[in-house]
Amino acid sequence: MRDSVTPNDRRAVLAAAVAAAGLAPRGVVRLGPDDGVEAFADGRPAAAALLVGWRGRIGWDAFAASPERRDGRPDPLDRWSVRVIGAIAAAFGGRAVFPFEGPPHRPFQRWAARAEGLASSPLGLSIDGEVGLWHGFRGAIVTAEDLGGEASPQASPCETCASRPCLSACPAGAFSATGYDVAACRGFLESHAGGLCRTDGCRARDACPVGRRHRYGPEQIRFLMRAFRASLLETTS
Ligand code: B12
Ligand code: SF4
Ligand code: SF4
Repeated sequence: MRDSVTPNDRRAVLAAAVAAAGLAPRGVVRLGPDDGVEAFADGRPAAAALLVGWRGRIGWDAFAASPERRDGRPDPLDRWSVRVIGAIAAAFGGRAVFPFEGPPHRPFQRWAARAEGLASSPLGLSIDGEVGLWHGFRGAIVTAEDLGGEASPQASPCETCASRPCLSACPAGAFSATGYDVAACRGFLESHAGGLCRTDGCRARDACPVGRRHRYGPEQIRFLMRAFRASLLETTS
């Protein structure tokens, strides 16, 4: 008898499990050799990945209510992501990979371009027409089965954004034609003057007019900024 389960059926069931865990199912990538995702232990190649993340405020509440958020141990968000996304992947015979693995890092932004058609903003963050810069990735569920097609490119809101306020909003001048000056950002963030970035989040990200109503809530912003500062101190000191 023919298997009547289609790739899109599989994707829908997987996406429903992700949504039931309080996270946002994102798009799907068809994996190839350039994606660097290892085969399964039994030799089956990694065929596809469903990206999982937050989209606007979707995702935060599930983490905020988790034991990891309150246990006082390091890296609560990463540990929560591993537990929750790993369990969904295992239940579907797959496995999970994460944006915080590496280096070498998994190419989540390149995957987002293929999975959801997202373009890069001048800040280097991927931008979505609806939620703007207010989204991120917590993991990807890798399967040996096809999960359906990738997305067509979305029109980037940046193309019609003449004034590009994101590029001039950083008080440390960290964005220029040559890219993002991580050392300037870190120095400013740790200075007395960096208080607003520390409490209200990155001024450059906040300056974008797209998707304002999806801006993360204050607790989420403060948590992420603390984690970001810790990672900056680790990666650039
Ligand atoms: C290393 C890293 C950093 C470093 C950056 C070092 C540097 N010199 O740029 C630091 C620690 C400074 C950093 C900062 C931030 N990061 Co960061 N970071 C990463 C990480 C872990 C790896 C990126 C990487 O090297 N990938 C490897 C390459 C091979 O993958 P790739 O997808 O092909 O990379 C492409 C894009 O990165 C793109 N790209 C990168 N920079 C730029 C710049 C421009 C102008 C363009 C056009 C494209 C572009 O080109 C690459 C090649 O195709 C990713 C997670 C991940 N695994 O992707 C998060 C990630 C990119 N970061 C993210 C975020 C949100 C941030 C911060 C806002 C802080 C935060 N975590 O809240 C700030 C950004 C500050 C700012 N104002 O822009 C998000 C982005 C989500 C989104 N909307 O796109 C990611 C995806 C993490 C996540 N879990 O969602 N980050
Ligand atoms: S402010 Fe304009 S150029 Fe910058 S990310 Fe937003 S839409 Fe794109
Ligand atoms: S966190 Fe502050 S200093 Fe760093 S890039 Fe954003 S606005 Fe600039």
